Amino acid sequence: MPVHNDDVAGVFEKIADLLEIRGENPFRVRAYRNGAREVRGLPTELAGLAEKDPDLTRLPGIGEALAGKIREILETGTCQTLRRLEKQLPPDLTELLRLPGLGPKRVHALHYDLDIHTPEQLYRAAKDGRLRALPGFGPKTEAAIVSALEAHLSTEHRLELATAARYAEPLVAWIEGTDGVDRVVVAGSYRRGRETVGDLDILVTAADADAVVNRFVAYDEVERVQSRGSTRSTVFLRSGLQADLRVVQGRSFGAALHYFTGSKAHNIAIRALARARGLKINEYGVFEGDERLAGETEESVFAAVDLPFIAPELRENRGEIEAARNGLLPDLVELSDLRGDLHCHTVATDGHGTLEEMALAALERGLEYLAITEHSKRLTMVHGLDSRGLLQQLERIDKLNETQKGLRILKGIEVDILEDGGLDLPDAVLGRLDLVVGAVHSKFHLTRARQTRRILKAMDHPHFSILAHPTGRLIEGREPYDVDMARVIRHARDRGCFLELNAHPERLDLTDTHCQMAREEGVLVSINSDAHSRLDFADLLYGVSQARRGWLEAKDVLNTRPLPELLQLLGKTM
Ligand code: DGT
Ligand code: CA
Ligand code: CA
Repeated sequence: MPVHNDDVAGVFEKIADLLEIRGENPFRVRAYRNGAREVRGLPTELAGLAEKDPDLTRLPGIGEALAGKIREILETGTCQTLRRLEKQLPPDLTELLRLPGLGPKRVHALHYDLDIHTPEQLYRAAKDGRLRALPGFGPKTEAAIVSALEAHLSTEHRLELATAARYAEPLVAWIEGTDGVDRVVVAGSYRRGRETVGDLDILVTAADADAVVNRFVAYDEVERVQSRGSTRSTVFLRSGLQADLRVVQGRSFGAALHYFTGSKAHNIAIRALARARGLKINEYGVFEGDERLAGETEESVFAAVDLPFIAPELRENRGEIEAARNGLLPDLVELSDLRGDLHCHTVATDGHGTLEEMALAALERGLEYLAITEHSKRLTMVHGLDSRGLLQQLERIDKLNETQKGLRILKGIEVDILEDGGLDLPDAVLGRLDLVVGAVHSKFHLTRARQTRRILKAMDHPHFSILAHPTGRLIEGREPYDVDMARVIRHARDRGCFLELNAHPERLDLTDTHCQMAREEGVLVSINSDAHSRLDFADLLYGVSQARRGWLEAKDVLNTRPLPELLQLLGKTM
């Protein structure tokens, strides 16, 4: 059984939760939580890494103890520590911790006083009014728990695109191993590059459909076969992810690919165009009466309704059909257009690679420039740099720039934007940098007016270059802070500043619609990895997907510019 990073992280999180409910040492709890976060953040599978380099302590945030546990989980799918804890406590208890207002202490009480183990039992107890008898639980808490559970029990689970890719890629490779298979493509929201994916829609052309279906259901991560026919099947993988398979004939491939790529809204709009021309489009082809006119390629489907090819990322019925009709489709940015990366960290703060290692990794990816942008001093938890620390780093950068050929290292900082809109380091120091990336890391709950004013004021600063992760949202984790993005974007335009599209799969911040707004205002977007280790440059791909969904062309992206032009653009803001 292959073990994925999410499985490892899941084991660590479960251990942390159970330890916490038992009231154990908080440091031990935190070590497991940090471990889980680091493992989830890795862009490569641990299983592969462990094969290449058995010393896992070289990974960010992984010490001897956790490295041993990772090896155990990779081999057995679980670990002794967890098994021991699960004997002492019902494992479903940890789900209760996800509910608002339920910390370890209360979960402890629910378990030991009311013998509640599962969300369903908790729901019944709350509905029956049995919770209010417990110390610390009033009727109000009880009502809050009922409504949270009603929401919790009904929300669908979506995976981040990067996580979905870790499941999709080996599954595609497995299907490609079928005899006589021709094409294997993951369609749906995955192909459209959405930031989260609900399920995988896999389309295959093959001479022998039966052989493909047989191999699909035999994949070793399949936990349950939901349905199975001669040309289609739906399964659930062990991770809970659903995968739909369709096998089609070559002459229908384009029509099926278009149909299953969606989005639904885009498909409906295209079919309406077809109807207006007396045609019918379905997943088998384009038809006039009984006569098949097209369907082998997606291009032929679009051509049937007099449109050029529309990139999957644009297919959301958000103006792409009109743009296509008028010859105004954007020429979307590609990964290979990026010449540099303007946001990364090193061991000097919370990164895990040295300056030299990060530079080498960027060079190996073919980048021409890399900005080092450590945190500033207010972020004490991650050892943010003060003026002195920053100046020392600048010297090291100068030295490395003398010897390192092919890559220019730019001097930057990810400076904290303080509550009043000031920056966390003095002007004199910021003035010595090539660029200043400003970021909000605190006071997420200011009113919209104050949050907006704070950010606009930071951008007024003469040295300000790029606003990092502009809304602060974490996908499935934290809501964006309340800020007037239209004003922020216009202000960036007026001040000659830029906006970051942070490519971390958990952030992808700017969103696609904000990218579109930036483009309309003529504000350049910088697609940055925010790399904390040399592996993280791989995330740039997800930033590019998001940028494409936001209609960005290479010319709309700051870090597609050659170095001299980039420096000129940055200089304008000084
Ligand atoms: P997801 O899985 O929630 O992330 O989103 P999608 O877009 O992958 O949606 P999914 O998996 O339900 O269906 C895949 C594609 O199949 C969808 O993008 C368009 C097409 N499709 C599904 N149901 C319908 C439908 O009722 N009408 C039309 N026209 N197309 C549909
Ligand atoms: Ca899907
Ligand atoms: Ca589906």
